Amino acid sequence: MKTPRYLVDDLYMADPAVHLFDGKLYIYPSHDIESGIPENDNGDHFDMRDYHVYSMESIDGAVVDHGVVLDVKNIAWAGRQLWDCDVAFKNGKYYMYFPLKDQTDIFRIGVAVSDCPEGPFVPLDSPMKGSYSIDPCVLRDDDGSYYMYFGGLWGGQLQRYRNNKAIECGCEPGEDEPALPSRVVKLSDSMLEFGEEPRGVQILDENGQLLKAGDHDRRFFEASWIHKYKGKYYFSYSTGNTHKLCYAVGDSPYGPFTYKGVILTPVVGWTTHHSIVEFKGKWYLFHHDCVPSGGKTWLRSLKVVEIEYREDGTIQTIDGGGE
Ligand code: FUB
Repeated sequence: MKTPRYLVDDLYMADPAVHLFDGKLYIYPSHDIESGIPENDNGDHFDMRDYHVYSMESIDGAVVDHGVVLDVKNIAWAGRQLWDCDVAFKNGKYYMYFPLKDQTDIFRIGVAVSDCPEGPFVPLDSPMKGSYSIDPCVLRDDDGSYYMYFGGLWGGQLQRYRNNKAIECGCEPGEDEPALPSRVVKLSDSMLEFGEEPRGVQILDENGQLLKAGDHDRRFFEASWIHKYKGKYYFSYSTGNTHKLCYAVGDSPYGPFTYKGVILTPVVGWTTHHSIVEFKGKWYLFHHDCVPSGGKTWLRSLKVVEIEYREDGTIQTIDGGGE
């Protein structure tokens, strides 16, 4: 399958996190709605209120909607905006990690737990201690450790933090300074807390130098994803205002990662977001665009396309069909 396929046509869904659980692919997307809030750089128009879960037994087959699995109404600490989530499995339980603004309009990361991959998920009464910003994704490494990657600029509030502390100015670094990194943190054994202080995910250029904040075509913006291919760690992400999905490769879950290229050129719509998963011996890029909504950037639709690796482990760039 080299031609992208739309997956859901009755609802707008975005930011797909996809995992293989019990032999099926499970999709954990954001649920886009028409909120009526005008579009702005703060992302207020992304005012999502619940999550659905989808499953697929084959990549060309039916996409089953398991319905609403978590609603903002049932989260005790909720303010607004359920953005991109992810789910990890450990010892018979499924842990959903989700970003949500608290009642002071600060993004935190919450956890909700289920006995099944299709939910429903029961949220804890408070967000993860020390959590901030958006877009959590979780890697289960081969040794049984779990690592969360998170963070996103602008509306995702990452520019408000340095060394895991909120700062007064809340501004981005200068163009010649190192770019703000995504964060990586090992999870506690319970899966409910950070097991350590989050660290910055270093992305280096071909000369071993940290990417600069002014390098808008390559620096991290949001939408972290991590997967392993032939023993290497592939960290992929969106460049935000330049609308690319890029990747960098490293030898450890903590990095550093060396920038390798573009996976997906811009799609129709402002945001781009994805996950990469192996299924039945092939690799797939799940992503979204705004073609079905006629380009409304807050109403996105899920897609999947096969990706291909070259012999040297680099990924062939896919045309997103946007600008
Ligand atoms: O869906 C809301 C936000 O848009 C996500 O958290 C970002 O990654 C972007 O896709």
